[in-house]
Amino acid sequence: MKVGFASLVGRTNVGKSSILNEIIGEKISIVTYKPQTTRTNVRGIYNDEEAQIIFLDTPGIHHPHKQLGQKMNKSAYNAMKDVDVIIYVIDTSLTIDELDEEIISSLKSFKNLILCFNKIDLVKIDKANEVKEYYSSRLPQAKQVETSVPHHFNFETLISLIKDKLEEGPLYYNPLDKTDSSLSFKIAETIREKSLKFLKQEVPHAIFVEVEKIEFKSKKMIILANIIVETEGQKKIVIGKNGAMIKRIGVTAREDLENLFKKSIRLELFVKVKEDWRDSNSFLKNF
Ligand SMILES: Nc1nc2c(ncn2[C@@H]2O[C@H](COP(=O)(O)OP(=O)(O)OP(=O)(O)O)[C@@H](O)[C@H]2O)c(=O)[nH]1
Ligand SMILES: [Mg+2]
Repeated sequence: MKVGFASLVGRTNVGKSSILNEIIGEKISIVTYKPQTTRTNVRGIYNDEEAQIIFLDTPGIHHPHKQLGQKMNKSAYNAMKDVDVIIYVIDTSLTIDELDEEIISSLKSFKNLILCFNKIDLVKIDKANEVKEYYSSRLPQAKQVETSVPHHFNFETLISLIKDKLEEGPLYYNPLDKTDSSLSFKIAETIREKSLKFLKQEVPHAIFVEVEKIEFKSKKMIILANIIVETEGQKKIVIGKNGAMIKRIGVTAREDLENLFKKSIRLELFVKVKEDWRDSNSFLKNF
């Protein structure tokens, strides 16, 4: 069996998590239309008769405004170390900016690099060729693939390009495992995904979800979780008029979790304030 680690890196919102979920065939990492959705590295394990590939989905590289953002960028750059393959995901419909230049510089000497031109469904051929030419002139060692998640396009090609770079070795994970994320991480991320989806502007980015308790009673799973925000004003917004917003987040998160765990769930959400947690050393210590 060929085995190895492959990191998905790139700017924020380019489709890294969508690609991971598409390849694994399951929702491993949350996806939203908003930037800075993924906050920590998330592993997805791909298995077939020839290979086991451990994918690392990473936070999108962006201009950080808070310590949290700096930590997110750092985990993305860390995921470029000690891996067998790096998949640099590019939103082909965007123009190249200085963040790409930064990423390009850090990948210059990396041999096993794949340029993944994602969202190819959004661009005309001329634009795609222009973008591809630019990146391949800057990173001539890289292999290239065009992909589209909604069209399920070209992921077999991506897998075979990765396999070409891997060597034979013993398996790292049970081939039945699709991720190593914990139960509480999956729950917290699902609640955060719904918060990102329904809340506007800065509010969803100020949210941290903490799972306080998971209990199994007869056939039911009972989950107590805290949505932590930075100000009293944000707390009001998350709760909403007569509790409408927190209810919406709770109901949709519960539905997703029931599908994921194939279990009946009672989800109890509480909103708490932790001032400026995104810039708090002690809070972010174990992030
Ligand atoms: N049209 C189109 N949309 C896509 C494609 N891939 C992803 N998207 C959309 O792009 C948005 C961002 O997708 P994500 O997978 O969350 O992007 P990401 O790179 O993980 O973003 P961060 O975690 O914030 O860095 C979502 O709305 C996706 O549905 C694609 O190939 N084509
Ligand atoms: Mg992501």
